[in-house]
Amino acid sequence: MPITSPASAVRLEGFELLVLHLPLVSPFTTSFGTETVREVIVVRARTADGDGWGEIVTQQAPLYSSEYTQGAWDVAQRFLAPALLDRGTVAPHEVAGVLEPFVGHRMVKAGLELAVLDAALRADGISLATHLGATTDRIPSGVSVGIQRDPAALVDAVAGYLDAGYVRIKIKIKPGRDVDDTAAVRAAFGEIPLQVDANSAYTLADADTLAELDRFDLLLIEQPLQEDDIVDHATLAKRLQTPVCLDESIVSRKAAADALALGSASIINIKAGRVGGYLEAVAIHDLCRDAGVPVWCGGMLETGIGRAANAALAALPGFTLPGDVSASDRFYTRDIVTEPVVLEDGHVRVPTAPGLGVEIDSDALEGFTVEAVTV
Ligand code: NPG
Repeated sequence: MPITSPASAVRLEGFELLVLHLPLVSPFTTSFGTETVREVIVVRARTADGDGWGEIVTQQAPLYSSEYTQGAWDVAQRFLAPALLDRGTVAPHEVAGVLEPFVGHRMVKAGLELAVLDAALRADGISLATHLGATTDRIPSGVSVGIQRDPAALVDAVAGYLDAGYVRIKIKIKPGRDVDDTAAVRAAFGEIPLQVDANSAYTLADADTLAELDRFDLLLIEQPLQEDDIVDHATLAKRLQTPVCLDESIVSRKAAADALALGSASIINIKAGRVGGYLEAVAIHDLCRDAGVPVWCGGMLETGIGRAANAALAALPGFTLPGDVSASDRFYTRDIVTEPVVLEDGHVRVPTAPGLGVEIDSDALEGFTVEAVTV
């Protein structure tokens, strides 16, 4: 369902950018490294019609993608925020076009667009979920479990999340920590909805190992090969029974269309940050829905800002698989919004108040801020 009525234009007065350091409740290990603190940039758009909030989901180092926080910090201040401010008055659906001349930096574009969108929708009195085309008021919640010390520790961690009520488990894998880890989880918990995420850690030469995962009846294997291995993913998908899902490779609607045309993926993970914004994310959802391809909402360890927006996105009808929209306390002891996402019967509620539908906890925001600038 494409967005039919665009949100109103707002008159921009400035952007505040804040670098936050949020301690994680436990270290999060993927095939590309271990994080103990989430470094993230929060964006506040100041407009004549009120403020709006967004989040730039870059990480401290360019390991998941080529974007990283200090690069984002620079490009936002030097080019992207000034380009929007030069326009003066801008509607959310025009933001991508204004920023299009600048190559890449999609996470920064997404964060700026979300702040403008939030300001506009708050002024219009419309929730982000309604605006994007949500058709449900709560979404099933999956959890992403990092690589643990050994398979036994992984089983313990998964047990805790299942007890908490998460309806789908995703485990991170990497070479040497794949078949045994997956086997241990299957042996311990039987036929739970289970999927694996490789974060680009393999090559086609590993196809035999990856095919061993077929016996575990996984929902999907996520991003086994490199971001630009779009042809190799198609070759691999033919070798595997497990459906191949792409994450890192899908940087735009165009990339999604290409991947589907080539048979590189049969399921797509949608992350607004990775694709340059929530409006592009909806375009990918629409494309996949028309093609009968299931999508699910990925996560980037968002604060309450991005988590609220992800819940709104995941409420669209094409999101037929549970996403990584978990409760805030899966990562943080304290969030920066007054009503952090909580798990209720394995589900997360979709905010209904105007804009993001959440309010900022200014004490928490201030407490976690390590750098601030106004453009
Ligand atoms: O629930 O927010 C979450 C985390 C989900 O595993 C998750 N995210 O590769 O998808 C990923 C991974 C990630 C996190 C990637 C942070 C990049 C940054």
